[in-house]
Amino acid sequence: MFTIAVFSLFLTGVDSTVRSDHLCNRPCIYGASPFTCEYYFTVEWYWVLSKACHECPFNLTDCFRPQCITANGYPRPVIAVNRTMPGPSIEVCEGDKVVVHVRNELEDGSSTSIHWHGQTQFNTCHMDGVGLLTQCNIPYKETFRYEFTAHPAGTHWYHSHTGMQIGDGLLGAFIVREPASRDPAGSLYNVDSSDHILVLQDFLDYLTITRYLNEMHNMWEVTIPIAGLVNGRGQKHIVLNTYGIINTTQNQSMTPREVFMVKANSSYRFRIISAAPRCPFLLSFDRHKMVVIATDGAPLKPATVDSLVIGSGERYDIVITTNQNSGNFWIQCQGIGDCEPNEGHASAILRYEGAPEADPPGNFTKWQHGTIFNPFPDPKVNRSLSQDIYQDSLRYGGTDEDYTSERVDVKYYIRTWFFHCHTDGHMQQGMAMVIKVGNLTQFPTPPSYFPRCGGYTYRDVLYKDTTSSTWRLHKNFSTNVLLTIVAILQLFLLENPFTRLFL
Ligand SMILES: *[C@@H]1O[C@H](CO)[C@@H](O)[C@H](O)[C@H]1NC(C)=O
Ligand SMILES: *[C@@H]1O[C@H](CO)[C@@H](O)[C@H](O)[C@H]1NC(C)=O
Ligand SMILES: *[C@@H]1O[C@H](CO)[C@@H](O)[C@H](O)[C@H]1NC(C)=O
Ligand SMILES: *[C@@H]1O[C@H](CO)[C@@H](O)[C@H](O)[C@H]1NC(C)=O
Ligand SMILES: *[C@@H]1O[C@H](CO)[C@@H](O)[C@H](O)[C@H]1NC(C)=O
Ligand SMILES: *[C@@H]1O[C@H](CO)[C@@H](O)[C@H](O)[C@H]1NC(C)=O
Ligand SMILES: *[C@@H]1O[C@H](CO)[C@@H](O)[C@H](O)[C@H]1NC(C)=O
Ligand SMILES: *[C@@H]1O[C@H](CO)[C@@H](O)[C@H](O)[C@H]1NC(C)=O
Ligand SMILES: *[C@@H]1O[C@H](CO)[C@@H](O)[C@H](O)[C@H]1NC(C)=O
Ligand SMILES: [Cu+2]
Repeated sequence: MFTIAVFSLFLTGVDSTVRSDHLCNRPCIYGASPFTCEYYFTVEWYWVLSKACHECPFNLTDCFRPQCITANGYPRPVIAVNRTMPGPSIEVCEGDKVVVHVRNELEDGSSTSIHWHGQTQFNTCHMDGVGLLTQCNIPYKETFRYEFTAHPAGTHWYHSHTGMQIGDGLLGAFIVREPASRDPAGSLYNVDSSDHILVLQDFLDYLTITRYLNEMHNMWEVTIPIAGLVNGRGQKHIVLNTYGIINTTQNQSMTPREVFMVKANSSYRFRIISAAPRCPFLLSFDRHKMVVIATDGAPLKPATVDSLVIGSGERYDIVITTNQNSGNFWIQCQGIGDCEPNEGHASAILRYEGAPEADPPGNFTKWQHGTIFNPFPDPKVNRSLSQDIYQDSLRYGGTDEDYTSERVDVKYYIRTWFFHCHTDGHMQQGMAMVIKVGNLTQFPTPPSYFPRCGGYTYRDVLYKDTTSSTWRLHKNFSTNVLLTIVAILQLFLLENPFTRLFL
């Protein structure tokens, strides 16, 4: 049965940081008329532990005040939507019309854009929100109205697609629900609530552009501190009562971690989003198995695992069965790859109703092994202890679809970094490209009133070679064009994606 869990705000004093209170966040009923879901986003420069936080973290209640961004306790600038990080969640039903008015109030005059990651944008490709690719960036003091149909269902997210704003906080959850009866894994969970959305970030103590410029013009430094955040919360820096302005007997404190409330003897769908522009994470729930049921909005054949690897931009939907009596349990998100050597981990707490408001006993333990989903070939992971499961084996519709037998119109050889468009910096180096798959009717040109800017063009980069009668890519295409694939395209990976990291 599908139920929406309603946890009392007062039960523990802790409510999910990313719950949407919009009317469109409702149970989705098969055949019901879609809603029009309208949101107003104000994009602003803002500050961690601002005045809105009052006496946080010396008074933890204050850390949950509206507009209080606590991050990991280090005061720094952020780019926030409505002074929250993650920004306000959008939770709708498949087929709803989503309208988002994005107001740019970035006081340094920066422009912005918002990409709705995971949404197909059929018939509305100019609403895809990739700055300088599918639209002009939104200038300072202007408002852009995004409007599109929520499709497909699943766990998605939104983020800035301009500069490195994604690393500085401009991101949020974008959940498209469908009736549980339409979900092949619908019988495996009985709670699919806004209180179990887990947004992972990696976060620096300074602006992302600072690290980017250092890497480009100074040195590649893997030990620079990166920390993980869950729903914008983490615990890394000790906050001092520096000037004694807070009337407290404590002289130091730490910001709170995110707490996910559950009841015993139930099963919960957790929607996990990696909004981390750099770090892959190994994620696990202490003393609870995870059943992986979907990724990136597509259902998977359910598989039970102990931990899973999640990379930039990816989403996994999992089911946790609360088979312990009570207590607090670590949710561990261990940074891996070049995020491992520098404490790049995030932790949150799974708390059973009635358990004390305390950290789980024992320390955060690194390197949970057991069955790993999509293992990352990290030398730290003891392979002899793990029984790996790869996503390929869980696809509905078979594992051995032979695409090579299809008619191929265009062959294009790409390098690994092509897929690193969520790694800050790579995007700036031109390693981002949007490939649209569909037929031409689904990609109409934008309306005549749609704004144009600079060298931004909107054209098809495929042309038909008259001598051989095949489709080819223009040699000079850049990221400043919309690439509409109306032919069958075969992509070849030229490198092992992981060799660069471990050589
Ligand atoms: C964002 O803030 C604006 C005011 O600046 C408010 O009108 C709007 O409702 C907020 N939107 C969300 C989704 O919270
Ligand atoms: C903490 O702050 C809340 C309001 O934010 C207030 O009600 C409470 O009294 C404060 N607690 C202490 C110990 O000062
Ligand atoms: C500080 O807090 C104590 C105990 O809550 C109270 O007695 C005292 O008056 C407060 N001092 C100031 C300056 O607010
Ligand atoms: C904080 O208080 C403890 C004892 O209460 C003391 O040992 C320590 O030096 C203090 N730290 C600062 C930064 O004042
Ligand atoms: C959970 O189920 C077990 C076994 O049926 C039972 O012993 C336990 O009391 C239940 N716990 C709660 C909190 O309902
Ligand atoms: C937790 O970690 C601290 C610091 O590394 C260590 O001193 C302590 O013994 C650990 N406690 C447990 C229960 O492992
Ligand atoms: C890996 O696990 C196996 C089995 O428990 C053990 O024999 C081996 O020493 C472990 N290797 C490392 C590097 O920890
Ligand atoms: C293009 O796709 C749409 C949606 O799937 C479909 O309705 C339409 O018939 C297709 N058009 C052509 C020319 O294939
Ligand atoms: C890009 O290439 C096409 C043909 O391949 C050519 O017609 C066009 O002029 C070129 N554009 C630029 C800006 O060089
Ligand atoms: Cu994205």
